Amino acid sequence: MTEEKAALLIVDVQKDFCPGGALPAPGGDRIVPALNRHLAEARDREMLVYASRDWHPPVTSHFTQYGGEWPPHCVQGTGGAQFHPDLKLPADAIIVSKGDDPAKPGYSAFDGHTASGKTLLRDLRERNVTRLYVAGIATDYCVKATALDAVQAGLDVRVLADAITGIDVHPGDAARAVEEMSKVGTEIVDGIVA
Ligand code: VGL
Repeated sequence: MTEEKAALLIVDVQKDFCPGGALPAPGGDRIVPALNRHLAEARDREMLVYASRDWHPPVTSHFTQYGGEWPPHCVQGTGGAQFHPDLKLPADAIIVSKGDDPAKPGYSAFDGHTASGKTLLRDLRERNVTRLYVAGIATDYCVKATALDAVQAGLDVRVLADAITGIDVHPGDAARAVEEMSKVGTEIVDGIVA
């Protein structure tokens, strides 16, 4: 039997989602040390690491000017779309780009694709990943959408409590998102255990 594996997925830890960026989650910078601790743990365990990024074209129905909900952010190739400079992603992290279809928001990393054009789910399945640790930004949008899709896909999903942070457009959104993720079977955990 092939060995089942765990992977760590860091969702959208990009400059635009951190203080000073175009659409900041107030705690964006604060979770970076925790993310780096989990990345070090993942490295010690030789786990696969995925990093999703919002990767929008300049014109997308996701932005307010074109009928969407949000100010322009994470536009392909701009500084704001870069990963947080202090985030210690391994050189072999698998990058998942999403939101590049101008007709779709691309909240979930499962809407994204790797550099070779595979969906995240196909890539996980090909590598026998059955357990997915999820962390990053924003608890109430992309982290939630990603965790819900992961549960739907039948994965064992664990969200790292100290390494997520929300935008909280409406106060309490992030806390409600955690409840929603729990309710569908996501485990909210303190660290990587296996
Ligand atoms: C996100 C709002 C708009 C996110 C992306 O990464 O959570 N939030 N676009």
